[in-house]
Amino acid sequence: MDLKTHLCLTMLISTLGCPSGMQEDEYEHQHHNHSSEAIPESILGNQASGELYTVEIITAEPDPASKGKNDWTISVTDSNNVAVSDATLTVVPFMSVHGHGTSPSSFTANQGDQAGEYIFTELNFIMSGAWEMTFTISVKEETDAGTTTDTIVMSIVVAN
Ligand SMILES: [Cu+2]
Repeated sequence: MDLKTHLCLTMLISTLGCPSGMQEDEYEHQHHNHSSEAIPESILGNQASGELYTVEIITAEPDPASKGKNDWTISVTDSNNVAVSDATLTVVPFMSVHGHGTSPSSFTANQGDQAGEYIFTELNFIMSGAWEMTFTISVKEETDAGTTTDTIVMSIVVAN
């Protein structure tokens, strides 16, 4: 097929719900073979940064992340590598390859024993494969009643 026809088909598939940028072959692969090529790896030490803060996975049970319930300890640091305590940390897991999240859709961490550490219990991945974890960190300003918020996305691969 020529390039023009191929582009048209690709666009048609996009409008039918295939994530943008994905070619036909990948579309078939992702939807009919859930053991996709995304290979689960250890997530310990995984980091991601937003405009203000960095999150890092300090402990993970199980590791690599697996379908079902997962417990993580996350550290939050600022741009000076200083631990950020007394923040509110939430995460929304989302599988953009399929356009769905999980249940519950959002999780809120509890404060850990160490400064700047936060604990998520029973993060629930309903499928194996590629997930994007969108962390939201809210920190109360010391000077006024305002809140500073940062959003950070981390990609992981969940094992079966
Ligand atoms: Cu899925």
